[in-house]
Amino acid sequence: MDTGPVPRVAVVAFVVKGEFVLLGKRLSSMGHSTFALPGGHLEFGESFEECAAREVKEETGLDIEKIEFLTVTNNVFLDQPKPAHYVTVFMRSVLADPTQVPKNIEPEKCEGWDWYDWKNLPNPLFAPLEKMVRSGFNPFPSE
Ligand code: IPR
Ligand code: MG
Repeated sequence: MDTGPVPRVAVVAFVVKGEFVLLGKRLSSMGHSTFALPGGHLEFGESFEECAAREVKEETGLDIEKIEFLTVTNNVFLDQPKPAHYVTVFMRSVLADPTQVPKNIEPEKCEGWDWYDWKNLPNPLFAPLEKMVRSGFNPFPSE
């Protein structure tokens, strides 16, 4: 039986370095030309932490650690070329080795990765991140 479109689960990761976060400009049709966190689809049987580590490695080559759950948002993309609905799980992490440099491993999906000051984020942000920023959410650990 075809149930039609269903919501999917995405896991994205803030890789934080001081006051900076890692973002890349998307080249996929959904959110094309917007700045987004590394991340992607949760695979069957994966934990959120495993998914975050795998997606960050696949997309940037970076190894992350101290992976923690932050929050979850509900994102309906009806205005996209292919309408979609994602429950997006936001995780926080740091580089396992702070000297690591991000590589653009999937150049068909991303223009390139760079560190951005949280107080001076680039525009436009990918909708799930934009929604989070507008709500006042801050991904950094509180002292
Ligand atoms: P992949 O799995 O290709 O990294 O997916 P993505 O980066 O397009 O992320 C999908 C979920 C987003 C749209 C919240
Ligand atoms: Mg991705």
